[in-house]
Amino acid sequence: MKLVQLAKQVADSQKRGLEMDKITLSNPELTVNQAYEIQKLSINETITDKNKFIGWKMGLTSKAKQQQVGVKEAIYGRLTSSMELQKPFLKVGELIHPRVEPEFAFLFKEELKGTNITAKDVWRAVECVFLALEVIDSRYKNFSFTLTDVVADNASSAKILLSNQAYSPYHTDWAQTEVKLYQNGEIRKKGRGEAVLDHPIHSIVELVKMIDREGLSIQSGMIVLVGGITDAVSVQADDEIVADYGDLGKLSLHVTS
Ligand code: 0L1
Ligand code: MG
Repeated sequence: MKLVQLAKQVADSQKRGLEMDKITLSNPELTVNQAYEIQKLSINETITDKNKFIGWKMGLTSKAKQQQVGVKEAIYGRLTSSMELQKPFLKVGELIHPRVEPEFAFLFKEELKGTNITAKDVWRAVECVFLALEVIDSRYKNFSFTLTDVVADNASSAKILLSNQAYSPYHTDWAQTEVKLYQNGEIRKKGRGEAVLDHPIHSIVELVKMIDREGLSIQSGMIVLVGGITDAVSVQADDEIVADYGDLGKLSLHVTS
């Protein structure tokens, strides 16, 4: 089994928006560490002057999602500039079976690295926070996978939308902030920031420790999506998605064909 070949297969499926069989079906011996290697190789293959590595995402950060997938750990994925929507429109034709979930995104002004960092270190390194919508789109049939499969598939990353407004990290209780997710005017999901590993800051501490295994860090200028505040909703053409963050405002996404 060649990790490079598997990485090419995953990258191709991501690029063309085509579903694939779970890679663990034909490679049952693959480990999670090897899956992170496949993730790195497949995303590195897409990096160019026009598609830069812009940060990280954490996934499976809520108890509900971990139970859904049958795992006890969070995972991380890589974000690139082509994933960022510059306008609040999502073309579903390019995707397989997209789902949307509300998140927070933290922007960093200082590098964060190592296995000993604390929440205090993270607060010092944060520049600001954005409201965010993440579009996930597993490349596996029926959105069904093992931990190894989903790690190799870059934690189902597809697109991200950030709010125009940036927020000071210090004046909001991010754990107690409530988010309501509406689809075509109907409330579909509701949750608080504490769904993300009890507090979104813990997600970043965890991320820094996890990426240290690859000798990597959160670099100055990078963003981090901390994890879903509610469950994700499946979307289709003509849907209007609104995440209502209360006093912080709303973030909307228009879904087109
Ligand atoms: O962002 C997420 O929490 C998704 C992680 C991968 C699992 C999934 O696709 O639901
Ligand atoms: Mg997410």
